[in-house]
Amino acid sequence: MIDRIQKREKAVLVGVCHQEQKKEQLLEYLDELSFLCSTAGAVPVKRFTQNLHHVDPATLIGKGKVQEIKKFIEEAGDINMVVFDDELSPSQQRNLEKELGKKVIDRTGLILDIFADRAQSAHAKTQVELAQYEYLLPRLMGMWTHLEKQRGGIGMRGPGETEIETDRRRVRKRIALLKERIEDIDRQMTTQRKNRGQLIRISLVGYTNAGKSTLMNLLSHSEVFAENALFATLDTTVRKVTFETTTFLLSDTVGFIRKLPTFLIEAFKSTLDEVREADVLMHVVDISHPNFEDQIKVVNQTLAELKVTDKPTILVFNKADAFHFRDEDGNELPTTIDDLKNSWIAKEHKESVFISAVGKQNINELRAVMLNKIRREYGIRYPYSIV
Ligand SMILES: Nc1nc2c(ncn2[C@@H]2O[C@H](COP(=O)(O)OP(=O)(O)OP(=O)(O)O)[C@@H](O)[C@H]2O)c(=O)[nH]1
Ligand SMILES: [Mg+2]
Repeated sequence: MIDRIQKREKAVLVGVCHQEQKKEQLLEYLDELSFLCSTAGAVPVKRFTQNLHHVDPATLIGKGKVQEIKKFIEEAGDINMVVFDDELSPSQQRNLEKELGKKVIDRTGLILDIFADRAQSAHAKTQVELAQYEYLLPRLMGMWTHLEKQRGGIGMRGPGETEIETDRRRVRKRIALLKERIEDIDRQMTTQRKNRGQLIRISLVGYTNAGKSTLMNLLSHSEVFAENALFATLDTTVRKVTFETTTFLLSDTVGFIRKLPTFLIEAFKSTLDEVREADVLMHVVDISHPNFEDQIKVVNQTLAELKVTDKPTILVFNKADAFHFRDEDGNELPTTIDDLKNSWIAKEHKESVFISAVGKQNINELRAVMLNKIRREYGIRYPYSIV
């Protein structure tokens, strides 16, 4: 065990505070980056932040900050990588690696790494591979430069450039092949979905780690992998569920996160088909997270990007057991589901339900709300039958 911990890569985190941003927000973002880092198996050991009034096109952060990080890395001696919360252009990444003498990755690179580690099914693996190649393509040039350095650089320019072109062509070919494969899988999945008949479909959506899979397991008595880590789920699972006499399909899928790059959402489009084709969405929120309101916005924005709008939605505030209102001195007050129902949160978010999936609190109310929505949907779809 100790051996394993010692072998874990050590990471330095870097976040920048943009002009209109509050400092506390940046710190919360870095908490999330830190969580991503540990999910990927690295140990975050130090954080650097900078107020950014203007972006240095070469390195994103200013030269002074680069030197400060470099000094820390040299003194620490055992740092393996530097992780930026902001997206780095391929050339910024390259310049920073040169300057700092360590592997530099950005948030997207880190997320891709976690995705690659988590992908189980052939479908998820193909989608992740596609996203990885799309991320890699503009970065190939830099990789060759590193190689050139290793080999001394003399006489490498000509063949080097040819090599990059060959590599690029190879990567582009692979991307085309992966896209074809995904189309094939899509066709199979569309047929599968058609074969599922005319049942109403509810899709769990939400920020990563909100408790979607835990809720899925509770409502459908199944065993979907749930864990306190980001992106525990990468595939879509569908279960047939019956409440009283009403049967419907419940699906659980990949969670969303702030700054999910468009190409990654694109690559996961087919996994998200289930969400696109759902009749009702169940948006799960981790109310115990200090940034939960931000997370609601991110999920809504991502849904809009997927062109999933105007679907009847049940807003489920989960982890009520871990949520506490505070008194003026900041002390936690005992908080019940009823307190939450009478709070500003309930007033601000009409038609919401407060639950604890782990504590099994208020699940009956959630079932009743779901049943109501499902029966309404059946009523719209089959107006002449009695469900
Ligand atoms: N305290 C508390 N923890 C919960 C509750 N529901 C889920 N969790 C915990 O939150 C963590 C994440 O749960 P998951 O069900 O994996 O969350 P998810 O939304 O499926 O996450 P991803 O698949 O990673 O997007 C796990 O450690 C759960 O045990 C709850 O009601 N209360
Ligand atoms: Mg999950």
